[in-house]
Amino acid sequence: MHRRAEGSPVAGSTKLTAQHEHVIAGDTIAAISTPAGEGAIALVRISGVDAIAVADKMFRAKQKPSEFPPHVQHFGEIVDEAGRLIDQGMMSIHRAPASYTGEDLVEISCHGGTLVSARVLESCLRAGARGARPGEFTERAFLNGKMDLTQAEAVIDLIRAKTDLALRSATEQLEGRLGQQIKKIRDELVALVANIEASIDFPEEGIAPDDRLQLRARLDSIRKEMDALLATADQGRILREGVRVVIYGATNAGKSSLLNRLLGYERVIVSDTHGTTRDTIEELINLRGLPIRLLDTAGLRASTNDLERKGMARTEKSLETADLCLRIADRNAPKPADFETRSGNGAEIMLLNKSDLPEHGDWKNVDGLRISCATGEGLSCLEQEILNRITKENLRPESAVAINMRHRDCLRRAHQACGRALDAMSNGLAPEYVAVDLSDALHAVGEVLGAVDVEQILDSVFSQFCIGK
Ligand SMILES: Nc1nc2c(ncn2[C@@H]2O[C@H](COP(=O)(O)OP(=O)(O)OP(=O)(O)O)[C@@H](O)[C@H]2O)c(=O)[nH]1
Ligand SMILES: [Mg+2]
Repeated sequence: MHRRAEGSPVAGSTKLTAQHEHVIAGDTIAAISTPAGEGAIALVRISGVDAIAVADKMFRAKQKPSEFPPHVQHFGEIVDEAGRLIDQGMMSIHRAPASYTGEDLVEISCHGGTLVSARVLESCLRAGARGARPGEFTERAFLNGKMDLTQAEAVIDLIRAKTDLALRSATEQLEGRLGQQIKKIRDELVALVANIEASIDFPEEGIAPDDRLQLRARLDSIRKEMDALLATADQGRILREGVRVVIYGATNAGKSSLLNRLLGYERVIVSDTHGTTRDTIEELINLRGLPIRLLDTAGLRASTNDLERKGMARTEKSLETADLCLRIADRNAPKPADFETRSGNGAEIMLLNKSDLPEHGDWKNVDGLRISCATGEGLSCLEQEILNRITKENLRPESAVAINMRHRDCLRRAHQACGRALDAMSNGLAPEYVAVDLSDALHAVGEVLGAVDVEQILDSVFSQFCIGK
């Protein structure tokens, strides 16, 4: 572990400096950065003070790695501690601070066999490196000021992105768009705190009443900027986790058929036996760029069967956490007795399935989208309707900035602290009180960027990474 020992540059202070002016040379770590399993090529990375010395011990080429010009691939032999050949491969050297981690960084491409890459890594470890923890390379990049915390988090989002829109959002965050907006808010708060602290240090100057008005206006506008970012939290959740869309309805209505249709393959068993599906089944689909977690559920009917009732209890539970429900009915069959009593909530689309078959008279006055899972009729209308509902309620596709739950928590605290500062001003409290609230706000905003040394935040962010990233 290596953490910066200095205190926070933010907490309660107006003396903000660039957080990581100096590169911290950490101990030397190594890991296989490509996924486990067989592949054409595996990438092994070494980073830290002795990275290049480690490379010298395990790589034979025309020159010693320590003599390589940076950022150029060199062909050579990877050897073990006794000088025996493990593999042939390519090595590139990236000297601090011009590397991903900001430290000396060595990248070795070897053949992608599980055993080969493991032996290359072992050779790194025997030559003096230690195995890296998950996310430790990106953590070092952050600690060395190569990126702020929102950018480090974007690396995880980028790796996990399943759709174009999610990818675009992650890329923009990696480029620092969210970080810039947060920094702007932070700088405005710093200026405010500076202003107020000046009035405390030099009370004879005093704060004139019109200055107070101006302070209030500036604080108001900062709060509005926070509001705008907080409003993107839903979008962030959707892009990162997907929208939960739950299919439910009576047995045999065609729920599993619909899931299979939207998924594009036969994922779930379909049969004309009532009560075929006993459990909830979740699959991720990409609906025109939007990640959707689609749930098929156990059909609802009066049943005394214990297993079936357990399944229905799960259906009810899924409905509670749904972003959108697809209620489906078999329009070829009579209306179920409990159809009217079960009123759908707002976020629901009513579907009358089996439009390829004649309609039973019971459905004459029921509003709903007529579809057929057998022929595919109406399904593109359904996709469009799902998109309309989600876009209307939670998404602004024109804006790719989307905060995550950690950002939301920090910004909410900052927002509340600004509210307290405004109250203190309105109540005519001494500027010391206002300053305390504003420093709280500043601290919370700083946490978004990682500009405070809070071990917990770092651990919770970086532990999500895979080893070697
Ligand atoms: N003609 C016709 N048959 C359909 C259509 N959709 C589903 N079916 C049939 O209806 C029966 C029930 O379909 P499922 O998808 O298993 O229904 P379900 O709602 O999942 O049923 P449970 O799992 O029992 O709750 C199967 O025989 C399907 O082939 C449709 O649009 N037209
Ligand atoms: Mg089913």
